[in-house]
Amino acid sequence: MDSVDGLILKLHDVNAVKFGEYKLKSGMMTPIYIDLRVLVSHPALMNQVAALIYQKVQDELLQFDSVCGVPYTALPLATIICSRHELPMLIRRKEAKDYGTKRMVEGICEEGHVCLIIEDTVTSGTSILETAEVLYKEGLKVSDSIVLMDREQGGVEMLASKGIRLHPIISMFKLLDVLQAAERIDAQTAQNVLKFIKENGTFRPKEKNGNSVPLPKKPRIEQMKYADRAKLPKIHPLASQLLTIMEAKQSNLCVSADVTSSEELLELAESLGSKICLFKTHIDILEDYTTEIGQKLQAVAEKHNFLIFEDRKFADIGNTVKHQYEGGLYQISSWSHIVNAHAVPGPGVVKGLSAVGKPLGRGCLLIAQMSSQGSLATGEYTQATLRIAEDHSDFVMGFICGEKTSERPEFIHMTPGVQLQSGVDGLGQQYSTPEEVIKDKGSDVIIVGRGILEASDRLKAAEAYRKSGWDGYTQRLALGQQ
Ligand code: 5BU
Repeated sequence: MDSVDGLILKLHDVNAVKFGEYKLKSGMMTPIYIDLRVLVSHPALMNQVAALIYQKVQDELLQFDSVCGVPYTALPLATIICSRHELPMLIRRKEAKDYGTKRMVEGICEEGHVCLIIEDTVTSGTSILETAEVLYKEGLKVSDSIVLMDREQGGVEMLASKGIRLHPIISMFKLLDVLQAAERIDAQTAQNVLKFIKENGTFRPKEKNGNSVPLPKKPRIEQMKYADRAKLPKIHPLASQLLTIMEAKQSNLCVSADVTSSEELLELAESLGSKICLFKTHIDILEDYTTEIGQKLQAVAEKHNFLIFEDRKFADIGNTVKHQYEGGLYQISSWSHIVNAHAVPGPGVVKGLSAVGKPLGRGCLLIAQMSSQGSLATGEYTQATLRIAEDHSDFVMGFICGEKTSERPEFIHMTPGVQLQSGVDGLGQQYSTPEEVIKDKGSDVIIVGRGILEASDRLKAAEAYRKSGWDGYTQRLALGQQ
């Protein structure tokens, strides 16, 4: 169980989250009541929450000069974080009567300094905004805020319209998911809450001529060098290795070795090895598969410094994929560094694969989107896939997708459906160019099959794709410098 799941259950244990019929300040009835004021009576829980908030600071690479907790519940949380990590804190006074006579903010406020706001729970986002407005009057800037519990009723959107990025640790969806999986609530209760949340959004975006504030710029993945991402503290070791290879070989090219003879497969790996960072296989299309092929491929991979990715697209329950990954004819886990999986079975598929692959140092890509026309992997499905990846980032190292789908620089995005000319094949495969994929859509790796395999000179074609993909990357970095 990950730390957020565990925390959700503890919050439920101490009645910080309750289900029933409750009246809100506004008079509205709600089927869920979240009251984190009880946290102060549970010191271990306070520490756990504070640690998760600080984790978020690190994950999001947030930059700031001081921290302010929204009074009162988040105040002690800010205190713990600031004390533990020796960060300057600010205290916002709440007593409106004293305004004008007393300082509204305690602590050192320097003109132009950035303050991070911490909050326990957000519905509309107004309490964060009120705190930000007090800080603005002291000459401070606020660009980011972290909240433990987001009720998903429009707070993120409202704050974004005011130029503040809100980073929630627990979403309403996650809360309900975990409590339902642990049989703390039934499906009907979860449905009722979701319905209530959906019907009670608090934010109506302004028309174009409204006075929305653009979000401040944040270092984005596409402006980070592969080599810098490789050094991130929480990156999957294999993702780090791949990014290092990419930078060293100046290649973000994965060749898709869709051939049916073992000899041709090995010949491709040998001849294109110097041009690629990754070699993708469909081992089950070989007509003459023998058990040595895995070892032979590994030897070539080592010689030319690339990784192997078996495009197996696992999509069954955890117990079945465990067998499919480890055993059977192909024993994929024994030779392939990376495999991929559909998220359709839910997190169990990743847990099953991880049980086999993690001890071997293997990694997994989740299929967040597909390149084929009419693919169903879109919208909420893609978002749910990201959440599974985030919850299992000790094994999931990235995504198969058409564009950058996650803002986490630890995840690698890989895109199939790439040719030098965009278009569609006779069976619905859709092609974008390397430049579109890397520079415009923010993906990291191009996966190319027939663009190379059907060329009269495969080596020359591989070099053309390598160059084109790498140019896309350097142009994207240059765009970030402007
Ligand atoms: P192509 O010849 O470049 O079209 O080959 C693309 C390869 O990528 C092929 O092996 C597919 O099975 C694989 N693929 C894909 O095309 N689209 C997807 O969404 C996924 C995999 Br997932």
